[in-house]
Amino acid sequence: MKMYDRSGFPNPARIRIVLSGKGLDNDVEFVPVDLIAAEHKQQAFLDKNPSGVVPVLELDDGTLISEATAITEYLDNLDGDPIFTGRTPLEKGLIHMMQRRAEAMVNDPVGIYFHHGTPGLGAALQAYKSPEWQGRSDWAERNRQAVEAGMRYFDHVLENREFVAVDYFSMADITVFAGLAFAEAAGLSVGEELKNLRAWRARVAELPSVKNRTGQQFLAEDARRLGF
Ligand SMILES: N[C@@H](CCC(=O)N[C@@H](CS)C(=O)NCC(=O)O)C(=O)O
Repeated sequence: MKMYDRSGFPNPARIRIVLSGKGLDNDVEFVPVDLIAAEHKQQAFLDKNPSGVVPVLELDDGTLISEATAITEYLDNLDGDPIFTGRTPLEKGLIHMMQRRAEAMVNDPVGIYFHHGTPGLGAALQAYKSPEWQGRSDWAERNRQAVEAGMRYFDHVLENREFVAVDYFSMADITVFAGLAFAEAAGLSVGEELKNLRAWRARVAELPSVKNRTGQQFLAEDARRLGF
């Protein structure tokens, strides 16, 4: 299998956690995609994923799977023993519900804020941004507020429970964890008052599949190019 992604970026990190948890790290060849040079918006990559985003998994027979949730489902079920996506119909329903909430309430608005309220991935990607939204600070601000509301929501969810969707670490936790990392990178940190969310994040960061994931570092080369 090949994984088209970029070390240090949040959605690729979701899959690297899954690979680590499933013991599949050595079954995948990582193919780096240069997001800062907008390689993912060129035709060769769009032929693999018309959405123009990473990660994309390519199976040995050439089948392409994109979307972190879809890739997670595939990898988690390969051995017939899912540990991240639910074992029963109820668990599957709850996990998918909460992971989609995480995307809608945290990860997606962080992405909009990152691309429209900060320099984002830099100059090469500007050409691919929708012109009507460029420089719209009210749009960025509304999404920043949405991220804060999303963080408050998950803090509330975690008031009386250990994990986001079910009583073990699941795909929903992975999505929230990656969303918070992305938020941090965009300059949006989890407020001191969100004690449940902060405690959960500290716990999750120590889980073996999260701690041992391959290539979790943001590439020094990318950090330099983005001026971090
Ligand atoms: N819904 C997609 C989101 C993927 C995504 O946004 N990936 C980011 C990297 S973390 C990306 O490729 N961004 C490039 C861009 O927005 O131009 C998924 O779940 O895989």
